[in-house]
Amino acid sequence: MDTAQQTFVMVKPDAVQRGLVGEIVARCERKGLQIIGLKFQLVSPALAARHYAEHESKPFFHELVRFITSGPVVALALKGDSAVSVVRGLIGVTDGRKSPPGTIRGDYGLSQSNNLVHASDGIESAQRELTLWFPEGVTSWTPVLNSWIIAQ
Ligand code: 3AN
Repeated sequence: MDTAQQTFVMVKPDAVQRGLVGEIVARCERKGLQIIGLKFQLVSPALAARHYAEHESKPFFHELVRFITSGPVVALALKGDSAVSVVRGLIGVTDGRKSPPGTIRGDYGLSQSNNLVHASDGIESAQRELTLWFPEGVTSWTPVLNSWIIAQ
């Protein structure tokens, strides 16, 4: 059974400012996830609002949009076996103070708002976010190491 999934990850402005882009991308690559899209960009308020549409009614919505538009981010599209839940495991829980050591937020963060990285929380949100951030589509390619990574 092919259980490959695609997911969306964003290295947030705090992680870019702190020089953690390489570290975060490296953790995803080392896990065996395949990069199928990657770009460095400033986020418009319109894109930020669409990305965080589900939080529109929350008290922290405006701060969320302000934060995510405050500096450049890295948008990443990743592919791999169970990629959505695997990446959620790599990043940890929302608040860096509560996220376990070994996770990205647990190792590098002490905040729930400036929490370094976003990752899609389900297959449907991954599809929605990939369409939003990569309207031009992602890059299809076959890693030569696939036969060493994809197995029961
Ligand atoms: P996660 O990114 O862990 O899935 P969500 O989807 O609950 O977390 O929240 C989206 C983003 O909103 C979080 N990444 C975090 O930056 C911010 N956030 C969540 N809860 C709060 C809060 N209580 N106060 C400020 N910012 C928050």
